[in-house]
Amino acid sequence: MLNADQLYQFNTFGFVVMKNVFSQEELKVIQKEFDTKAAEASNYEKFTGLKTQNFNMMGSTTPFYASLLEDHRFLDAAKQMYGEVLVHGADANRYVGNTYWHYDAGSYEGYGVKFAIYLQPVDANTGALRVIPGSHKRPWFDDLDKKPPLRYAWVRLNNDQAEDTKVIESIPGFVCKSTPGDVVAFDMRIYHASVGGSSDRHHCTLVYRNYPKTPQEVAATISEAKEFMTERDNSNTPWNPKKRVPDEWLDNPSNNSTRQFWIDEWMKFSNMTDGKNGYKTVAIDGKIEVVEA
Ligand SMILES: O=C(O)CCC(=O)C(=O)O
Ligand SMILES: [Fe+2]
Repeated sequence: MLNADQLYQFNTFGFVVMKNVFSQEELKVIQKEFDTKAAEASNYEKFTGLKTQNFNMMGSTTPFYASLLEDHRFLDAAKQMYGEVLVHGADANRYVGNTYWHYDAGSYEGYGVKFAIYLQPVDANTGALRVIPGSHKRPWFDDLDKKPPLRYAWVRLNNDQAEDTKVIESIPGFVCKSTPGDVVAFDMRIYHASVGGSSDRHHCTLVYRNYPKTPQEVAATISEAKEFMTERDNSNTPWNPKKRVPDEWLDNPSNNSTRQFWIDEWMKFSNMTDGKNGYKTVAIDGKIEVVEA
């Protein structure tokens, strides 16, 4: 649960750093499961410290991490933020170098919360998440997209330049310092970046989506749901499942009722027709926009 101040900070500024959420014992288990996935990936592609690797953490070889999606520390906090939520996923990354300014949400209407867990201490010049407070809200969200280095249409064509430390530092941001055990929660629409991280930064995530409340949000969720349930080309990360979540997670072997609700809801939305409720999604410059159908 978030206290009233934490919830206020999240709603107003779009992020909150939750201190000391995990015990030392839990951190050991998370690191062990992280190492298990890293070893699985290394069987396909040796980690060189030159390219970020990403692992899905929802399968049977990471049972503790997978269970965190249903853990009340995160699920209840997510529900405090948005009312009802849908699961989006849980993954881990071995991050390399800087991360350019971007936001994670596919669209303004398709959003949620990411809980980011850094397994090493991180600060301003060692890869901590830096955010533009309040950038998850319109009209500022749109204003920030008008000009490089924040304009996404520019970033996606100029990754190398966007990743330059001076370019990232030219934008004022709040640094979310974190030590192992802390969790950085942020709205997926908030602009964020990082500078100076090591070439093997261990970062794990738990992500939930806002359960759609408006017809525009329903339209965004339908397009997300179709992707959620469809197999995709995983040849870049063959250690990850072809669907966004592993089949063994979808099988729900322990009959978890929360998980079943999520699976049923994703199925329901994936079977709905885009545009039928008056809104549809269109892809523009790598992002989704919800427009009148
Ligand atoms: O830690 C980083 O460098 C980037 C993290 C990020 O972009 C994310 O958690 O979405
Ligand atoms: Fe991100």
